[in-house]
Amino acid sequence: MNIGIVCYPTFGGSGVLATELGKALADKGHNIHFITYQQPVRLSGFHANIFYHEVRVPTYPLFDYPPYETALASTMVDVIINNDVELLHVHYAIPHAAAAYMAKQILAKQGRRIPVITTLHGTDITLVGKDKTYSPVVTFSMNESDVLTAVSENLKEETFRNFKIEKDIEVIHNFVDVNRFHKKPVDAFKKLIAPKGEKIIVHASNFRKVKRVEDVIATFLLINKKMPATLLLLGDGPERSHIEASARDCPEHNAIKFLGKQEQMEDILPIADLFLLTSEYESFGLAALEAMAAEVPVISTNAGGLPEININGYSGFMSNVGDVEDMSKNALEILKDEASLKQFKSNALAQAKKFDIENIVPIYEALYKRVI
Ligand code: GMT
Repeated sequence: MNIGIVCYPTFGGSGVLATELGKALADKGHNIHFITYQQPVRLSGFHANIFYHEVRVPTYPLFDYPPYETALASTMVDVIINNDVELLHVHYAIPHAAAAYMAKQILAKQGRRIPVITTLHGTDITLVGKDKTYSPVVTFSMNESDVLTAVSENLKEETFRNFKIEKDIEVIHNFVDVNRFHKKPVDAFKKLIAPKGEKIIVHASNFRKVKRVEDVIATFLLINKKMPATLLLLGDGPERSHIEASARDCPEHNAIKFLGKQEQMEDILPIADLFLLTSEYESFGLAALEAMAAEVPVISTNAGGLPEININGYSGFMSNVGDVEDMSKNALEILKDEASLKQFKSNALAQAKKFDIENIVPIYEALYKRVI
């Protein structure tokens, strides 16, 4: 099949998922055309069957806001016509579903049918999309998509709760390539980070408010009171600078390390003993799934779709949003001895395997065949 994939090229989960899906489909022999304004972060290196089409948005002195959606729809039309693209799969509704609708209408005038699948990822519904500035366009373009998918049951429910949706939403959970993440930890790297054998605790996110990274620090400080530990914070975003500044002020600041954006998560996660995700909401929590695939148990909140991936008392524990006492108590329960940690690690891996790439990508392939 010739498939067009539209996504955000940045470190956000929707772009990561879309890129990994495109790479997996290309490995299966499909031609994948990425249409984005920058090369997606997980698309480095050469991949046979993958084509990257950059959306250029020419500026003009009149434009305070360059019309990205118009440029995107025009690029979609061009790529579809010149590459015999049979289907558009857009990730994150805003503004991709609306641009896809526009492209579809332009092509219909030329007698060409192009089915559109929109995959909802989370904040496009729960935060940004339901804002009345966007919601009429988001509602319309979701209803005009040939198929709507959501990455969790929770996100499906949230979408029906917040929008007038006139069609079914298919739930296709996110996935992870377990073989890529399940690596032996590099001992030298581990020694460098935790020279005295401290427990290594990791958090990864885009440091937006919804992630409540201040709760990650608070949970870590409570753990560190009872057991020597090191906290690695991966990623970057609007909240980082003030959280980093307040972390610098606490006596344990040497145990807290901000590593910034990292492309090779599969090289870092295997050295971790625990992953912390304290979000106010996660439609799914792809970062937690990648940690589990690296055999790392997860301490998370019970918000949104997290209970669909993290099983309480098995692959880790869940607490109410903001309950850092409970999160630290649960973390210590996992870390209390080697036998407990080993059990939780192996459970985390077993749980991740349910969402392995091998199980989920064929679902998308079958969907594509059906809509084409
Ligand atoms: O977490 C973010 O803010 C990024 C966002 C995105 O769309 O890139 O992530 C969302 O999509 C991910 C992939 O489907 C999910 O794993 C995240 O849970 C979801 N984030 C939220 O719902 C806050």
